[in-house]
Amino acid sequence: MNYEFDISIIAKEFDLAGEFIEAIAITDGNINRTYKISFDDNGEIKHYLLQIVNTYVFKNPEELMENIVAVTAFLRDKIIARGGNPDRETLTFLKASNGKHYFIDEDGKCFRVCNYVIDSHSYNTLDDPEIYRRAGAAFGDFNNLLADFDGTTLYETIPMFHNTRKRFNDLLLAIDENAVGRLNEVRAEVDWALSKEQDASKLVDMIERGELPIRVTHNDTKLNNILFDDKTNEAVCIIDLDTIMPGLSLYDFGDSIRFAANTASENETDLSKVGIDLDLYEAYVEGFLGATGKTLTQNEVDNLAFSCKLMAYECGMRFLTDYLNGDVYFKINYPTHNLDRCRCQFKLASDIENKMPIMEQITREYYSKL
Ligand code: GN1
Ligand code: MG
Repeated sequence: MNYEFDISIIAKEFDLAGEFIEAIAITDGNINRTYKISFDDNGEIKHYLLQIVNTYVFKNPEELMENIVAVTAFLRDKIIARGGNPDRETLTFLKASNGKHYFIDEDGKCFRVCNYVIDSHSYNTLDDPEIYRRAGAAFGDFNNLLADFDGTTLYETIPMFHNTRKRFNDLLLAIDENAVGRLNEVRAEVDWALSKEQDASKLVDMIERGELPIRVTHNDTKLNNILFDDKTNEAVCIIDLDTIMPGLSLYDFGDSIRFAANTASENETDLSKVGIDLDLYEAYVEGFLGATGKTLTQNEVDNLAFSCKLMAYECGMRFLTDYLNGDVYFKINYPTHNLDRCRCQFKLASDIENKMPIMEQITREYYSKL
Protein backbone atom coordinates (compact mmCIF):
# COMPACT_ATOMS: atom_id res chain seq x y z
CA MET A 1 0.00 0.00 0.00
CA ASN A 2 1.14 3.54 -0.75
CA TYR A 3 0.32 6.09 1.90
CA GLU A 4 0.91 9.83 1.91
CA PHE A 5 3.34 9.29 4.80
CA ASP A 6 6.17 6.96 5.62
CA ILE A 7 4.86 4.75 8.40
CA SER A 8 8.33 3.71 9.50
CA ILE A 9 9.17 7.35 10.22
CA ILE A 10 5.88 7.89 12.09
CA ALA A 11 6.40 4.73 14.16
CA LYS A 12 9.93 5.77 15.03
CA GLU A 13 9.04 9.37 15.82
CA PHE A 14 6.16 8.46 18.12
CA ASP A 15 7.74 5.27 19.43
CA LEU A 16 4.93 2.99 18.27
CA ALA A 17 5.79 -0.62 19.01
CA GLY A 18 5.04 -3.63 16.83
CA GLU A 19 4.65 -4.44 13.21
CA PHE A 20 2.57 -2.08 11.10
CA ILE A 21 -0.64 -3.70 9.83
CA GLU A 22 -2.63 -1.00 8.02
CA ALA A 23 -3.77 2.59 7.85
CA ILE A 24 -7.43 3.28 7.16
CA ALA A 25 -8.40 6.79 6.05
CA ILE A 26 -11.21 8.45 8.02
CA THR A 27 -12.67 10.95 5.61
CA ASP A 28 -15.21 12.82 7.78
CA GLY A 29 -13.29 16.02 8.52
CA ASN A 30 -13.06 18.93 6.08
CA ILE A 31 -9.68 20.19 7.28
CA ASN A 32 -7.11 17.68 8.57
CA ARG A 33 -6.35 14.29 7.09
CA THR A 34 -6.96 11.40 9.48
CA TYR A 35 -6.02 7.73 9.61
CA LYS A 36 -6.61 4.86 11.97
CA ILE A 37 -3.27 3.06 12.10
CA SER A 38 -2.82 -0.42 13.53
CA PHE A 39 0.19 -2.37 14.78
CA ASP A 40 0.69 -5.95 15.86
CA ASP A 41 2.78 -5.81 19.01
CA ASN A 42 3.64 -9.45 19.72
CA GLY A 43 0.08 -10.55 19.10
CA GLU A 44 -1.51 -7.55 20.79
CA ILE A 45 -3.21 -5.32 18.22
CA LYS A 46 -2.76 -1.64 18.97
CA HIS A 47 -4.63 1.16 17.24
CA TYR A 48 -3.83 4.87 17.08
CA LEU A 49 -5.20 7.90 15.36
CA LEU A 50 -2.75 9.61 13.04
CA GLN A 51 -3.47 13.06 11.71
CA ILE A 52 -1.80 15.32 9.22
CA VAL A 53 -2.61 18.78 10.50
CA ASN A 54 -3.65 21.30 7.89
CA THR A 55 -1.11 24.05 8.46
CA TYR A 56 -2.78 26.38 5.98
CA VAL A 57 -5.69 26.47 8.43
CA PHE A 58 -3.74 26.03 11.68
CA LYS A 59 -0.77 28.24 11.06
CA ASN A 60 0.89 27.64 14.41
CA PRO A 61 1.05 23.91 15.32
CA GLU A 62 3.07 24.69 18.43
CA GLU A 63 0.29 26.80 19.93
CA LEU A 64 -2.38 24.46 18.62
CA MET A 65 -0.87 21.48 20.39
CA GLU A 66 -0.13 23.43 23.56
CA ASN A 67 -3.83 24.23 23.80
CA ILE A 68 -4.86 20.64 23.19
CA VAL A 69 -2.37 19.15 25.62
CA ALA A 70 -3.42 21.60 28.36
CA VAL A 71 -7.11 20.98 27.81
CA THR A 72 -6.85 17.19 27.59
CA ALA A 73 -4.71 17.07 30.77
CA PHE A 74 -7.34 19.16 32.52
CA LEU A 75 -10.16 16.94 31.24
CA ARG A 76 -8.25 13.84 32.26
CA ASP A 77 -8.10 14.98 35.89
CA LYS A 78 -11.79 15.86 35.89
CA ILE A 79 -12.75 12.54 34.35
CA ILE A 80 -10.68 10.60 36.90
CA ALA A 81 -12.15 12.65 39.76
CA ARG A 82 -15.67 11.66 38.75
CA GLY A 83 -14.76 8.00 38.37
CA GLY A 84 -14.58 7.88 34.56
CA ASN A 85 -12.07 6.27 32.25
CA PRO A 86 -9.79 9.00 30.84
CA ASP A 87 -8.32 6.70 28.18
CA ARG A 88 -11.76 6.39 26.66
CA GLU A 89 -13.38 9.67 27.54
CA THR A 90 -10.72 12.03 26.28
CA LEU A 91 -7.82 12.02 23.85
CA THR A 92 -4.18 11.63 24.80
CA PHE A 93 -1.57 12.87 22.35
CA LEU A 94 1.80 11.16 22.17
CA LYS A 95 5.13 12.92 22.32
CA ALA A 96 7.40 12.73 19.32
CA SER A 97 11.17 12.32 19.64
CA ASN A 98 11.55 16.11 19.62
CA GLY A 99 9.66 16.24 22.93
CA LYS A 100 6.70 17.98 21.30
CA HIS A 101 3.26 16.57 20.63
CA TYR A 102 3.71 16.87 16.88
CA PHE A 103 6.39 16.33 14.34
CA ILE A 104 7.09 18.10 11.05
CA ASP A 105 8.70 16.03 8.33
CA GLU A 106 11.08 17.08 5.56
CA ASP A 107 8.19 18.03 3.27
CA GLY A 108 6.70 20.25 5.95
CA LYS A 109 3.85 17.87 6.80
CA CYS A 110 2.73 18.16 10.42
CA PHE A 111 1.88 14.85 12.11
CA ARG A 112 0.33 14.05 15.45
CA VAL A 113 -0.80 10.79 17.03
CA CYS A 114 -3.32 10.07 19.78
CA ASN A 115 -5.15 7.12 21.27
CA TYR A 116 -7.83 5.52 19.11
CA VAL A 117 -11.01 4.99 21.10
CA ILE A 118 -11.89 1.41 20.23
CA ASP A 119 -15.45 0.01 20.13
CA SER A 120 -16.90 3.37 19.30
CA HIS A 121 -18.59 4.98 16.32
CA SER A 122 -19.77 8.39 15.19
CA TYR A 123 -22.72 9.64 13.16
CA ASN A 124 -22.84 11.99 10.21
CA THR A 125 -26.62 12.08 10.12
CA LEU A 126 -29.31 10.67 12.36
CA ASP A 127 -33.05 10.57 12.75
CA ASP A 128 -33.26 9.18 16.27
CA PRO A 129 -33.95 12.03 18.73
CA GLU A 130 -32.67 9.95 21.65
CA ILE A 131 -29.18 9.79 20.16
CA TYR A 132 -29.26 13.49 19.54
CA ARG A 133 -30.45 14.19 23.09
CA ARG A 134 -27.33 12.33 24.22
CA ALA A 135 -25.21 14.44 21.88
CA GLY A 136 -26.65 17.60 23.45
CA ALA A 137 -25.92 16.30 26.92
CA ALA A 138 -22.38 15.38 25.86
CA PHE A 139 -21.52 18.82 24.47
CA GLY A 140 -23.26 20.45 27.45
CA ASP A 141 -21.18 18.29 29.78
CA PHE A 142 -18.05 19.22 27.85
CA ASN A 143 -18.82 22.92 28.38
CA ASN A 144 -19.39 22.21 32.09
CA LEU A 145 -16.11 20.32 32.46
CA LEU A 146 -14.25 23.29 31.02
CA ALA A 147 -16.20 25.90 33.01
CA ASP A 148 -13.29 26.51 35.38
CA PHE A 149 -10.51 26.18 32.80
CA ASP A 150 -8.70 29.50 32.53
CA GLY A 151 -9.50 30.60 28.98
CA THR A 152 -6.88 33.36 29.07
CA THR A 153 -4.17 30.66 28.90
CA LEU A 154 -5.42 29.45 25.51
CA TYR A 155 -4.11 30.64 22.17
CA GLU A 156 -6.60 31.65 19.53
CA THR A 157 -5.78 28.84 17.08
CA ILE A 158 -7.81 30.56 14.37
CA PRO A 159 -8.26 34.23 15.20
CA MET A 160 -11.86 35.49 15.33
CA PHE A 161 -13.09 32.04 14.37
CA HIS A 162 -16.81 32.56 15.01
CA ASN A 163 -16.79 36.32 14.68
CA THR A 164 -19.56 36.45 12.13
CA ARG A 165 -19.03 40.13 11.44
CA LYS A 166 -15.48 39.25 10.39
CA ARG A 167 -16.78 36.33 8.31
CA PHE A 168 -19.09 38.81 6.59
CA ASN A 169 -16.16 41.13 5.89
CA ASP A 170 -14.10 38.21 4.59
CA LEU A 171 -16.90 37.53 2.14
CA LEU A 172 -16.90 41.18 1.04
CA LEU A 173 -13.16 40.93 0.40
CA ALA A 174 -13.60 37.74 -1.62
CA ILE A 175 -16.34 39.42 -3.68
CA ASP A 176 -14.07 42.38 -4.28
CA GLU A 177 -11.13 40.26 -5.33
CA ASN A 178 -13.14 37.74 -7.34
CA ALA A 179 -9.87 35.82 -7.45
CA VAL A 180 -10.93 33.00 -9.77
CA GLY A 181 -13.70 34.76 -11.68
CA ARG A 182 -16.65 32.95 -10.10
CA LEU A 183 -18.59 35.97 -8.89
CA ASN A 184 -21.17 36.03 -11.69
CA GLU A 185 -22.08 32.46 -10.95
CA VAL A 186 -22.95 33.17 -7.33
CA ARG A 187 -24.87 36.47 -7.47
CA ALA A 188 -27.98 34.97 -5.84
CA GLU A 189 -26.02 33.54 -2.92
CA VAL A 190 -24.05 36.77 -2.49
CA ASP A 191 -27.25 38.85 -2.49
CA TRP A 192 -28.81 36.60 0.11
CA ALA A 193 -25.73 36.74 2.33
CA LEU A 194 -25.53 40.55 2.07
CA SER A 195 -29.21 40.91 2.94
CA LYS A 196 -28.53 39.29 6.33
CA GLU A 197 -25.79 41.69 7.40
CA GLN A 198 -27.65 42.66 10.57
CA ASP A 199 -27.64 39.07 11.80
CA ALA A 200 -23.89 38.87 11.31
CA SER A 201 -23.27 41.50 13.96
CA LYS A 202 -25.88 40.57 16.54
CA LEU A 203 -23.88 38.34 18.90
CA VAL A 204 -20.62 40.21 18.34
CA ASP A 205 -22.40 43.42 19.37
CA MET A 206 -23.77 41.70 22.46
CA ILE A 207 -20.27 40.50 23.41
CA GLU A 208 -18.92 44.02 23.01
CA ARG A 209 -21.69 45.32 25.27
CA GLY A 210 -20.83 42.68 27.87
CA GLU A 211 -24.19 40.96 27.46
CA LEU A 212 -22.89 37.44 26.81
CA PRO A 213 -20.36 35.51 28.90
CA ILE A 214 -17.17 34.31 27.23
CA ARG A 215 -16.61 30.65 28.10
CA VAL A 216 -14.17 27.96 27.01
CA THR A 217 -15.96 26.27 24.16
CA HIS A 218 -15.39 23.56 21.56
CA ASN A 219 -16.38 25.67 18.54
CA ASP A 220 -16.77 22.77 16.10
CA THR A 221 -19.64 20.74 17.52
CA LYS A 222 -20.41 18.61 14.50
CA LEU A 223 -22.19 15.41 15.44
CA ASN A 224 -19.29 13.41 14.01
CA ASN A 225 -17.05 14.98 16.64
CA ILE A 226 -18.67 12.78 19.30
CA LEU A 227 -17.77 9.11 19.71
CA PHE A 228 -20.55 6.79 20.89
CA ASP A 229 -19.95 3.48 22.60
CA ASP A 230 -20.67 0.49 20.33
CA LYS A 231 -22.41 -1.46 23.08
CA THR A 232 -24.39 1.15 24.99
CA ASN A 233 -24.63 3.85 22.34
CA GLU A 234 -23.86 6.38 25.06
CA ALA A 235 -21.68 9.34 24.11
CA VAL A 236 -18.16 8.57 25.36
CA CYS A 237 -15.70 11.05 23.96
CA ILE A 238 -15.59 14.50 22.38
CA ILE A 239 -12.96 14.71 19.68
CA ASP A 240 -11.54 17.30 17.25
CA LEU A 241 -10.16 19.67 19.84
CA ASP A 242 -8.41 22.05 17.45
CA THR A 243 -10.71 24.99 17.97
CA ILE A 244 -11.15 24.89 21.75
CA MET A 245 -10.89 28.56 22.57
CA PRO A 246 -12.72 31.25 24.45
CA GLY A 247 -16.12 31.54 22.77
CA LEU A 248 -19.85 31.45 23.29
CA SER A 249 -22.02 28.54 24.38
CA LEU A 250 -24.28 29.76 21.62
CA TYR A 251 -21.67 28.85 19.02
CA ASP A 252 -21.45 25.31 20.32
CA PHE A 253 -25.21 24.98 20.46
CA GLY A 254 -25.98 26.52 17.07
CA ASP A 255 -23.19 24.76 15.22
CA SER A 256 -24.40 21.38 16.36
CA ILE A 257 -27.95 22.10 15.28
CA ARG A 258 -26.96 23.40 11.85
CA PHE A 259 -25.04 20.21 11.19
CA ALA A 260 -27.16 17.47 12.73
CA ALA A 261 -30.72 18.79 12.99
CA ASN A 262 -30.73 19.44 9.26
CA THR A 263 -33.15 17.04 7.54
CA ALA A 264 -30.39 16.54 4.95
CA SER A 265 -26.62 16.28 5.03
CA GLU A 266 -24.23 19.20 4.65
CA ASN A 267 -23.55 18.01 1.09
CA GLU A 268 -27.16 17.74 -0.07
CA THR A 269 -27.77 19.29 -3.47
CA ASP A 270 -31.54 18.74 -3.58
CA LEU A 271 -32.50 21.80 -1.55
CA SER A 272 -36.10 20.62 -1.15
CA LYS A 273 -34.71 18.08 1.31
CA VAL A 274 -32.95 20.69 3.44
CA GLY A 275 -34.57 22.12 6.56
CA ILE A 276 -34.63 22.06 10.32
CA ASP A 277 -35.98 18.93 12.02
CA LEU A 278 -37.91 20.24 15.02
CA ASP A 279 -37.96 16.89 16.80
CA LEU A 280 -34.19 16.78 16.67
CA TYR A 281 -34.01 20.41 17.76
CA GLU A 282 -36.19 19.64 20.77
CA ALA A 283 -34.12 16.58 21.68
CA TYR A 284 -30.89 18.58 21.56
CA VAL A 285 -32.38 21.39 23.65
CA GLU A 286 -33.41 18.81 26.23
CA GLY A 287 -29.95 17.26 26.35
CA PHE A 288 -27.96 20.49 26.24
CA LEU A 289 -30.09 22.42 28.73
CA GLY A 290 -30.33 19.32 30.91
CA ALA A 291 -26.54 19.37 31.21
CA THR A 292 -25.83 23.09 31.35
CA GLY A 293 -28.98 23.92 33.29
CA LYS A 294 -29.19 27.23 35.01
CA THR A 295 -25.54 28.05 34.31
CA LEU A 296 -26.74 29.59 31.06
CA THR A 297 -27.75 33.22 31.37
CA GLN A 298 -31.12 34.53 30.21
CA ASN A 299 -29.45 36.24 27.24
CA GLU A 300 -27.90 32.96 26.20
CA VAL A 301 -31.16 31.07 26.48
CA ASP A 302 -33.02 33.78 24.57
CA ASN A 303 -30.56 33.43 21.68
CA LEU A 304 -30.26 29.64 21.40
CA ALA A 305 -32.69 29.44 18.48
CA PHE A 306 -31.09 32.47 16.79
CA SER A 307 -27.64 30.90 17.16
CA CYS A 308 -28.73 28.02 14.90
CA LYS A 309 -29.67 30.39 12.11
CA LEU A 310 -26.48 32.36 12.68
CA MET A 311 -24.22 29.31 12.55
CA ALA A 312 -25.87 28.09 9.32
CA TYR A 313 -25.51 31.58 7.83
CA GLU A 314 -21.89 31.86 8.98
CA CYS A 315 -20.95 28.41 7.72
CA GLY A 316 -22.65 29.12 4.39
CA MET A 317 -20.69 32.38 4.08
CA ARG A 318 -17.46 30.52 4.79
CA PHE A 319 -18.20 27.98 2.04
CA LEU A 320 -19.13 30.81 -0.35
CA THR A 321 -16.00 32.79 0.51
CA ASP A 322 -13.87 29.72 -0.10
CA TYR A 323 -15.63 29.09 -3.41
CA LEU A 324 -14.89 32.66 -4.49
CA ASN A 325 -11.28 32.33 -3.31
CA GLY A 326 -10.73 29.18 -5.37
CA ASP A 327 -11.25 26.45 -2.70
CA VAL A 328 -8.17 27.09 -0.62
CA TYR A 329 -9.57 26.26 2.84
CA PHE A 330 -12.04 23.36 2.88
CA LYS A 331 -11.33 19.97 1.32
CA ILE A 332 -13.56 19.51 -1.70
CA ASN A 333 -14.54 16.40 -3.63
CA TYR A 334 -15.61 18.10 -6.86
CA PRO A 335 -15.34 21.64 -8.33
CA THR A 336 -18.65 23.13 -7.10
CA HIS A 337 -18.63 21.36 -3.74
CA ASN A 338 -18.23 24.54 -1.71
CA LEU A 339 -20.99 26.27 -3.65
CA ASP A 340 -23.35 23.35 -3.05
CA ARG A 341 -22.47 23.35 0.63
CA CYS A 342 -23.15 27.09 0.77
CA ARG A 343 -26.59 26.70 -0.84
CA CYS A 344 -27.45 23.97 1.62
CA GLN A 345 -26.53 26.15 4.62
CA PHE A 346 -28.39 29.19 3.28
CA LYS A 347 -31.50 27.11 2.66
CA LEU A 348 -31.24 25.78 6.19
CA ALA A 349 -30.77 29.28 7.61
CA SER A 350 -33.94 30.43 5.78
CA ASP A 351 -35.91 27.51 7.09
CA ILE A 352 -34.70 28.21 10.63
CA GLU A 353 -35.69 31.85 10.18
CA ASN A 354 -39.24 30.76 9.35
CA LYS A 355 -39.44 28.38 12.28
CA MET A 356 -37.70 30.59 14.81
CA PRO A 357 -40.87 31.34 16.85
CA ILE A 358 -41.53 27.61 17.35
CA MET A 359 -37.89 26.97 18.19
CA GLU A 360 -37.90 29.79 20.73
CA GLN A 361 -41.08 28.39 22.25
CA ILE A 362 -39.49 24.92 22.60
CA THR A 363 -36.40 26.44 24.22
CA ARG A 364 -38.43 28.49 26.71
CA GLU A 365 -40.48 25.44 27.70
CA TYR A 366 -37.42 23.36 28.53
CA TYR A 367 -35.68 26.18 30.31
CA SER A 368 -38.68 26.91 32.50
CA LYS A 369 -38.82 23.22 33.50
CA LEU A 370 -35.24 23.25 34.84
C1 GN1 B 1 -14.63 22.10 9.43
O1 GN1 B 1 -12.82 19.68 10.19
P1 GN1 B 1 -14.27 19.65 10.43
O2 GN1 B 1 -14.98 18.98 9.32
O3 GN1 B 1 -14.61 19.09 11.80
C2 GN1 B 1 -14.44 23.48 10.04
C3 GN1 B 1 -15.69 23.87 10.79
C4 GN1 B 1 -16.87 23.88 9.83
C5 GN1 B 1 -16.99 22.50 9.20
C6 GN1 B 1 -18.07 22.47 8.16
C7 GN1 B 1 -11.22 24.34 11.72
O4 GN1 B 1 -14.79 21.18 10.48
O5 GN1 B 1 -15.55 25.16 11.33
O6 GN1 B 1 -18.07 24.19 10.50
O7 GN1 B 1 -15.76 22.10 8.57
N1 GN1 B 1 -13.29 23.48 10.92
C8 GN1 B 1 -12.38 24.47 10.83
O8 GN1 B 1 -18.32 21.16 7.79
O9 GN1 B 1 -12.48 25.42 10.06
MG1 MG C 1 -12.41 20.14 12.71
